[in-house]
Amino acid sequence: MDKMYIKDLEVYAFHGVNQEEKNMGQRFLISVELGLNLREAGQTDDLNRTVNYAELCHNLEREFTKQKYHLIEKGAEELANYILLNYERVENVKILLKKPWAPIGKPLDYAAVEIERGWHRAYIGLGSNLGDKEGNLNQALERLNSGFCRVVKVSNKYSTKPVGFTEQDDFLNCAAELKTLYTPEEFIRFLLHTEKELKRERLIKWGPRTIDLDVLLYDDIITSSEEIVVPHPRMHERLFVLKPLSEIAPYVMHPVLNKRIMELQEEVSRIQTL
Ligand code: PH2
Ligand code: MG
Ligand code: MG
Repeated sequence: MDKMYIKDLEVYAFHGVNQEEKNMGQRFLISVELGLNLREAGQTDDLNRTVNYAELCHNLEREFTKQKYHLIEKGAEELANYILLNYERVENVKILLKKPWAPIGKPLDYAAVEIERGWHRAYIGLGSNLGDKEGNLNQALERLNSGFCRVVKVSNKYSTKPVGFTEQDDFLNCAAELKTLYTPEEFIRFLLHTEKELKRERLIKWGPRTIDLDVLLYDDIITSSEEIVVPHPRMHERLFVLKPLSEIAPYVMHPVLNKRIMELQEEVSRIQTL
């Protein structure tokens, strides 16, 4: 990926664990490395197709001095979030935040932290078979398009027969592509929180629900923890997942099975109907 750099932007601010740092303030040096596509700007010579680094420097100074933090970790995290949420072209950032006058009672060049943050691509499956099914899916999508998440694409909605526990009403299912700044664990917690807000009650496993939000894919990671298993362990067996997903992500690879979503959908279509 192309890069843009700002090196050692000097900003006077009042961050620090010690009270004297909060009173007196000190110099900080902010370095940022932006990952973004510079080809369009390179071809057109148009400032509107890139990031204006002069403007960015002024904005970084303003953001960095808005509040007082204890930690340079917090300062770096806030700068990364600010850039990613306000500069749409930027896909990832590296922030190096130096504190050359860190009051540690010893001479040093600087104390510093460096963090890397960026947008991740996730695909989720949505399902509802209780109450206003379409309304529930729409409300969930609206809530997911906020904070550290953006809804990028949504499939059509399909009425599907219940799979597993079959003595319940038909589902309405769809799939969505999201971009998110959350880690996989934070992302699943955000989905569970959204389910709760939409009055999801967990009574019977695989039973009726106002809303079910499942992480299907997150970048091309393969991971299992108590909290989250990615890719979703049953997604490749379920037409109610693959049909909508292959509409918005036909060529995306399943990182475990090494097959495209379209191919998985075709395989399952031979033995299953919605
Ligand atoms: N979800 C389940 C179990 N069975 N069947 C359909 N048709 N749609 C679902 O979303 C669904 C299901 C567990 O999450
Ligand atoms: Mg589910
Ligand atoms: Mg679920």
